[in-house]
Amino acid sequence: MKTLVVTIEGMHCDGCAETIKALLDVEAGVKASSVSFKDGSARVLYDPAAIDEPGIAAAIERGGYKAKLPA
Ligand SMILES: [Cu+2]
Repeated sequence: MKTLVVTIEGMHCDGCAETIKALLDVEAGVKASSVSFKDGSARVLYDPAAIDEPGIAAAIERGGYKAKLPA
């Protein structure tokens, strides 16, 4: 299991954070997530055999947000 912290642009309220959490939690391979509007980021616990970092970013971007993976 690995943890990823992703910076997210485009959130404007706590509802956005909840929307993104819901998008992440339905992804196969995502075991847990927490999304903070205040911090503008998500912390994702995931199984690297089932999903990779670009896959996690894609799940976030499906909601219309911009995900920035750590360099
Ligand atoms: Cu919002």
